[in-house]
Amino acid sequence: MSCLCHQTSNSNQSTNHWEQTRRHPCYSMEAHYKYARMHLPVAPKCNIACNYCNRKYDCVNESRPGVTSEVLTPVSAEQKFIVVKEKIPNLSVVGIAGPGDALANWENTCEAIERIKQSNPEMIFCLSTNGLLLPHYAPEIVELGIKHVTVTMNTLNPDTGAKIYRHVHYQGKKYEGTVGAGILLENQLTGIQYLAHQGVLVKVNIVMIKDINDSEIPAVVKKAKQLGAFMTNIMPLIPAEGSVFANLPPTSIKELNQMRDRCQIDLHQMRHCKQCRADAVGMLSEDRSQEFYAGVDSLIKQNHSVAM
Ligand code: CLF
Ligand code: SF4
Repeated sequence: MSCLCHQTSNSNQSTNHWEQTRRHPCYSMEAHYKYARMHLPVAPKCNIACNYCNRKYDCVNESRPGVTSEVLTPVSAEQKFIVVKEKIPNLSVVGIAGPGDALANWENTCEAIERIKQSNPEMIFCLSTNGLLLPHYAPEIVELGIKHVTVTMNTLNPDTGAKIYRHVHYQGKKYEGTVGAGILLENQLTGIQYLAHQGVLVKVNIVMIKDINDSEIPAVVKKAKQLGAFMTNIMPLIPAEGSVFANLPPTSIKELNQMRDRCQIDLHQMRHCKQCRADAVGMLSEDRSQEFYAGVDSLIKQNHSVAM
């Protein structure tokens, strides 16, 4: 583990943000008409408990509730990547977005990216996290050449955090209430700032939950900007069956867009998020995950028989 305290920003690494996002379908509205992304579902474990989540399914911080993805080993993920790349030539991004937390499964996340990167250095690598382990892994993320990281940060107030998070597991202990939410928040803030100063394009996801954190969202966006984040993605709460928030009202598109319009003054807003699966494949507007879901072995056989 590396400590972040004495590491400073490297302005040489802060190259043109727009150039880096030109081929990323989530970071650029234009790119989402041209380029596809693929998620590697190599991260099943999670280290926190969000009240909008039902852990039978994918991480709700980036996925629509009720969606279950397959889980792959780094080796199977690489095999699947090879098949997908051949069938989807406009694939530009390989992302890790669950089904749990990318950093709570760091060995798998790291190995999967390293394997693919070796023979495909032109790929953009991307990951999504709740941010709890960013102070531990941010230097390795930078070293690995990951230029796009999404961190879900829902509030700047540990009291509000205590309403959203039941507990966090951190350094071998379980923390509840404001203490747990406070640890999570501190690590999110430290990690976002570090990554942004290292030239990583940080997207902050915010789940908009009526009467819980909605009034605080403009402050979260302002803070994200101050820390150097590239954009925010305000997402609607879709109450997930079996979650603590199952009976809360959903956030309407009207409320969501009003909040995005309000926050756009401070920071660029993503408006084309599809809350996609942890094993999503294809253009954002056309998920092809089912096509590649039949098990990696059979996919490889199919691919060979097509090639022969
Ligand atoms: Fe995946 Fe997320 Fe990277 Fe995109 S998704 S890890 S930044 S490559 Fe994109 Fe999907 Fe929305 Fe995520 S549409 S849920 S924002
Ligand atoms: Fe669920 Fe994601 Fe929250 Fe973990 S971080 S509890 S997987 S929504």
